[in-house]
Amino acid sequence: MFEHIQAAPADPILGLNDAFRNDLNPNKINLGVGVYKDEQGATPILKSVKQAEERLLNQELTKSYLSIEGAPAYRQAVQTLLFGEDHNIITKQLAQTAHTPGGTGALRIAAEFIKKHLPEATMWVSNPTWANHQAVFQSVGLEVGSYAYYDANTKGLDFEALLASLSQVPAGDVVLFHGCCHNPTGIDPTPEQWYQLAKLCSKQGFLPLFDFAYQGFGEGIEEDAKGLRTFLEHVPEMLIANSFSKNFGLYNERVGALTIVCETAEQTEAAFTQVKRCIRTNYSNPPSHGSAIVAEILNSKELRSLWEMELKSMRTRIHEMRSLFVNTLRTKGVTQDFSFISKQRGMFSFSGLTPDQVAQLRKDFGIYIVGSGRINVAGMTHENMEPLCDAIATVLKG
Ligand code: PLP
Ligand code: TYF
Repeated sequence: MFEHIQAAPADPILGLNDAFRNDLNPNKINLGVGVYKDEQGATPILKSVKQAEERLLNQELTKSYLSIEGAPAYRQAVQTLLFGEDHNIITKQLAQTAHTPGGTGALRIAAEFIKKHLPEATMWVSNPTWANHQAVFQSVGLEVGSYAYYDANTKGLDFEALLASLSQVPAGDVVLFHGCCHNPTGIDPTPEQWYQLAKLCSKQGFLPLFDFAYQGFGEGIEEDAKGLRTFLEHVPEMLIANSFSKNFGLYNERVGALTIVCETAEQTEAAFTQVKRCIRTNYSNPPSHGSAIVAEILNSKELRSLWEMELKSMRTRIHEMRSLFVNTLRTKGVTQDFSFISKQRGMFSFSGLTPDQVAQLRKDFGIYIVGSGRINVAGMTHENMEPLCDAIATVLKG
């Protein structure tokens, strides 16, 4: 029965991680998969998470099922992070949130919901985008198209081309935006550009789907929500897929959420029953532990302020590595301009390194970078910066 089955291609990012693990080079450096690392190159459990887990261990009374949409305390905490305290979306009950297994789970449920209820819709994703986006939407049979985003010449946002692309998107289609810290480029619209995009969305009548996987990694928790909050001033409907893998370091606990916003509380309630139906036929109800940690932290003054400090220190370290990388390349005699890297936000940057240069870095130096040239800045440390920049200087000389 199975003899005809061919091997599937490896995930271009997760596959790289396996190759890194198997590399015997003692000086290897992993700038591939998007996982935060500290100065020691480790991905430790946050102190706020450990303390929340201690509390949970003592308090937990049952392992009985959660409801399809997850725990109320978690769902409420998610909405406060997304929209801000006392936002009218919350007070008017225009949003409903379901806890999903990670941001990917949220995207998958969103995809099924869209396919079922907007079957004619095409999904539009930025060019480039996270490698998994296209696959998730295609897996439910949605058409996926791409809109202009990155300008390889300026290493920045091609805003004119972006507006021109989205001006062609008809009412009823769905456009995916990265809420902040665009993966893979590290380039986000400015507040003024978000405003223009929101106005365009309202004029065209397409549905925005925000993928919000890095809240707090750009400028700050509130600042990073600016894009989606600006949209909500101009459009009545939205889907939001958010993830706590990165900002709580809860990668393997699979904590995220899908939030739906409609024009009236009645519409939201009705649509949400259909979201729950998609969940029921997928995984029935979510795993509890990760969401209990997030809710415990966000609902405790003390743990929340500890978490905010820890998040800030992750954000600050990445900013620092960006500047140090640009400066160290300069001291190695690299004449190409890499200053764009210090202007970008979040974990990732498009380095402009070619596939050949990426291959040489891996083969000759044990440096792992995604084939597109995307680098995970969070993989850099004071210790690996010199050898990293020496290697890049070597491959750039050709
Ligand atoms: N969306 C983007 C843009 C991402 O970079 C990631 C990375 O993991 C995800 C979604 C998925 O998040 P999760 O790991 O929580 O499924
Ligand atoms: O882009 C990244 O590196 C992260 C982690 O299928 C990731 O978002 C990568 C690939 C994947 C799942 C997560």
